[in-house]
Amino acid sequence: MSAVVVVGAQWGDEGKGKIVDIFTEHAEVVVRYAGGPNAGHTLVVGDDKVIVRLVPSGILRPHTRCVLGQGMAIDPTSLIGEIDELQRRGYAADGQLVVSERAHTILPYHILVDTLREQQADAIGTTKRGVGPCYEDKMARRGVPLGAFRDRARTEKLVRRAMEAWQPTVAALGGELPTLAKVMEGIDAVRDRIVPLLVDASELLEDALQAGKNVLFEGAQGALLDIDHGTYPYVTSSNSTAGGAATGTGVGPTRLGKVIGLVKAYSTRVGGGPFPTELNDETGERLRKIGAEFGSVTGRPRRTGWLDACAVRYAARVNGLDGLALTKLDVLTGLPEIKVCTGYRIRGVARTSFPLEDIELAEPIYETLPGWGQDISAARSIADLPPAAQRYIEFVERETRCKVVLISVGQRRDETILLE
Ligand code: 2SA
Ligand code: GDP
Ligand code: MG
Repeated sequence: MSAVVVVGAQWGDEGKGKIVDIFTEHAEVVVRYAGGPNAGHTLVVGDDKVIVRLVPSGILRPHTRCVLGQGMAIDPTSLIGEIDELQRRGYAADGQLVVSERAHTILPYHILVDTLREQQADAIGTTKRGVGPCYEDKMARRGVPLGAFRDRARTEKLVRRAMEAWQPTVAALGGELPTLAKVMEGIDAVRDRIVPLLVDASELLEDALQAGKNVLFEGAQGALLDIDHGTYPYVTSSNSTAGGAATGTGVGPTRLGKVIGLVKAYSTRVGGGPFPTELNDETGERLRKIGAEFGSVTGRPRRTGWLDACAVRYAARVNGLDGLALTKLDVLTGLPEIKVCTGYRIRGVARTSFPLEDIELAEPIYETLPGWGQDISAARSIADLPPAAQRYIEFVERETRCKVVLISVGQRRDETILLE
């Protein structure tokens, strides 16, 4: 295994939490490299359901080191809240989780700006967790790395500088910044708990890899939400694709091994932006209901649609995918027929490549496959699946030009077919 990267190959919520948790059985270290508390990764073990936001999905395995990488945007108050909640439930023992001292800090003014912007006509449909404005500060070179928390005076200086820069934006949006004293009060409430978690994560990961340990890189969101490769501007503000695993951890790209892309057997998207295969009909409603497609962080209903094989093929390219994990196949059970987008028509011209620029105009071209009626949640091998489901998997492999290495047929760990 060595270094394996797990990424979402659609618009997020493909089931990364479940699959990372399964793979973690063989990993000593799990590291998140991008995003922040906008992510919601669901883990179901027996009757216990845990949704992690900042903490890596390896946390349920007591012997797995969990690392928050430097590419993340971390809300320190949320992080402490999440750790406390996990510890109340018997997870996240002291010392299991460490945080890069170079990760950036989400502070209340980031959440304020994110929330105020979402009230404007050109809203993106963000999670309002302050993630975008935090990365803006990072890029503008006026952010607050968590390492600054070791020195209160330095932290205060950086916070003051950032707040001065945000003042005109907040005023123009009709809001009011909290006082510097109030922001510092929030930091003071958690600073003593954050500082002991801070490490040079790049060094820790390099040491782990050198020692022959298995390290899992856990992506957040999905390829089509990547700041560089997604449906810009309807994207998140980080590199959710596999390249982010190197920049977001300080592990060089030559150290990374396999990249596995997660693909839901249909598509979902939460928030605004283009979604060619969206279904605003009874079938879409059925996918939302049976797939329980509601935001893990915000509770928002997710938009639903047919699988877009061209979008996944594109994700396979920009991530360099070695294999696919196909999730939520069970949700398609009972549909008389299943459609898959294999091309688009734009201004009357047919094409098969994913159209990032003209995507708003893309009319999907579908192939229709037969559905299946029998419950598949007890299937543990391909042979247990009805022929129509097997055909669907083969079709996905052919259209995405990527091999399926795992199939998920339910929320729980054991509801899984491992093919390699
Ligand atoms: P942001 O908050 O700045 O990252 O939002 C920008 C866009 O990125 C999308 N985004 C997500 N899409 C799917 N799932 C996400 N996590 C949560 C979940 C979402 C939730 O697991 O369900 O609870 O609503 C996630 N995080 C960010 C977001 O919808 C915007 O389109
Ligand atoms: P993530 O952000 O990619 O980790 O995905 P989320 O946790 O936000 O959303 C995926 C949802 O689907 C969660 O509620 C999972 O428990 C659930 N899930 C994962 N795999 C399967 C599956 O194969 N079948 C079904 N029915 N649910 C699944
Ligand atoms: Mg999610």
